[in-house]
Amino acid sequence: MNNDCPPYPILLAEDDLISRRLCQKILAREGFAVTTVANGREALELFRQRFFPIVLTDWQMPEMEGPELCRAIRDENPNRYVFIVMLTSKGSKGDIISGLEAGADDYITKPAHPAELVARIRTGIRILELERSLKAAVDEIHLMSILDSLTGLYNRGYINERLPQEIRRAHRYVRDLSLVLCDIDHFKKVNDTYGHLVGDVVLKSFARCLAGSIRQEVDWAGRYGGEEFLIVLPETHLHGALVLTERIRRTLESTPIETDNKAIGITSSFGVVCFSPGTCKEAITPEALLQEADNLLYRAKSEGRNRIEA
Ligand code: GH3
Ligand code: MG
Ligand code: MG
Ligand code: MG
Ligand code: MG
Repeated sequence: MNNDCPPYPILLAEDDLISRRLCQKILAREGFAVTTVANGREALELFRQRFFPIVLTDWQMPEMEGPELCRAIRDENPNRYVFIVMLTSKGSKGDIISGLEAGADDYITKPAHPAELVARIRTGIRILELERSLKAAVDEIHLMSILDSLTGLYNRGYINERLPQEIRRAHRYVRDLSLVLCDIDHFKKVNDTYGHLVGDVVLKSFARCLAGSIRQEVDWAGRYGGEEFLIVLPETHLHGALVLTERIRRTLESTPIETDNKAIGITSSFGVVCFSPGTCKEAITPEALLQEADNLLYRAKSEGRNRIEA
């Protein structure tokens, strides 16, 4: 955490005007954005509209007291940490214990000592920063577990997980779902002629071409095997899938892939299938749909490659 503070807005709930002004002033001087309310109920209502990572709350307030506010915030935000500091005038052990038990992280006795208040808030920021970096690490690990490391497309594991969901959704909402299975033609020759590393460059470039050809957010593509890729097109009928596939086929055919010192022309063969729940009542299995695509791909290969079969 740097010292010139903070993207951490603070919610301050305090019914006593003088104490409220004092705390607000101390924190504002440190650069914090402070929103003030006069009781726990108002605090909770505001919190429900807008998340605050830091809450500074008085113990005794009309309508809703500090401990009750703490408990509600904790219960309603199980997946996001809120750093809660309780203000207490009594400073009695019993108060402090019940505040901490209600979910407060820390407490401060009134009147708030400026340096102490700021120091305690900074303690909270250390926790919030830690939470943030842990979440980023978890996100990254998750991403690594579903993406293919060479091409950045989804990996086989993710395809196996997501495809059944797509089929179920297509079936439930009676929407067409199309799949395109692609296999680079004579890819072994690329490796044999230029080496495996150049082969990798070609695979990456091929994957980029696929990813760049589909609708963001809706369509998705994965690496099904070595030089085999799957494109999944929800809400897309066979004709739409064929138009897209033909565009990809032509782009590949007419755009040699640039590698370090040479441009390599490649083509691909395609098997295109469509699950159309409007015309068949049973949901098809992912295996059967993929098998169908694979059979068509095989036919595209045997009929001369650089072709689409549907
Ligand atoms: P076809 O037109 O019938 O598909 O011929 P092909 O040569 O593309 O097919 P084949 O299945 O004979 O060869 C696929 C090659 O893809 C063999 C394998 O070494 C290569 N390959 C698979 N994964 C990778 C990879 O990650 N990097 C590289 N460079 N090559 C790979
Ligand atoms: Mg009070
Ligand atoms: Mg093969
Ligand atoms: Mg191939
Ligand atoms: Mg292959």
